[in-house]
Amino acid sequence: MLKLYHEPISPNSRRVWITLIEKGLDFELVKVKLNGEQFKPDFLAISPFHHIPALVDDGFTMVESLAILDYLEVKYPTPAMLPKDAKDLAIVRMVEMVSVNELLPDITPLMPVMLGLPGGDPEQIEQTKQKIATALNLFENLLDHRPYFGSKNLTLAEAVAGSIVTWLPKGDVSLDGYPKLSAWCDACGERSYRLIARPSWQTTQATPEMIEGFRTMLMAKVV
Ligand SMILES: N[C@@H](CCC(=O)N[C@@H](CS)C(=O)NCC(=O)O)C(=O)O
Repeated sequence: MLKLYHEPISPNSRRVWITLIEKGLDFELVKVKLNGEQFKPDFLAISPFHHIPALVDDGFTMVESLAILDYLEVKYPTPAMLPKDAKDLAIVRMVEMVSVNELLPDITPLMPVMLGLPGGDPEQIEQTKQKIATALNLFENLLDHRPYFGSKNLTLAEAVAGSIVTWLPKGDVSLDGYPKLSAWCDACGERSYRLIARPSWQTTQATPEMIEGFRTMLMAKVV
């Protein structure tokens, strides 16, 4: 059986968890507490850089979430989560890569705001918001009449970007200026509930207890 080593609050592992659910696969979840458990020899044998997620399938061990998503797509092709059309595939890949390489590092300075922690340099926060706006503008322009990026069905772009963009309002980044994007993720609450009402989103949503646990862990590092 597939085994996912993860931490529920991590967007890096959540995208794999969402994909496993969307593909209707049976899998076992193994929680790795990032307060030191990741450095234990048993886990390092699976994930040498002490990162979650890691996925084991039939004795084959994988790290790096985007590589894992590609594996799942090829090994378990139904439902398809990557478009076949060249432009649509490029759109999905752009959204995946921009989410991981630009947006995720950009939101790090907003973590204190998101978690209600003290700290955060106002000037740095302002610069961060401008960088985030660049990514959000790109996403807004990549959405067309279809409900998802490059597709009428949910793709890996949603699994990757969805678990990051939906956190932005918690960091005081409004999606109001991005009508297509806010309809896409329904972070504003009213419209289609397209993404966040899906069982894959509901099941993998961080609970208040998880957020509090993460907050406490960060506080311990800050103080
Ligand atoms: N590029 C990796 C990044 C994974 C990553 O940075 N995971 C973090 C959690 S979000 C982690 O495991 N941190 C613990 C550590 O590095 O010790 C991926 O996409 O899988």
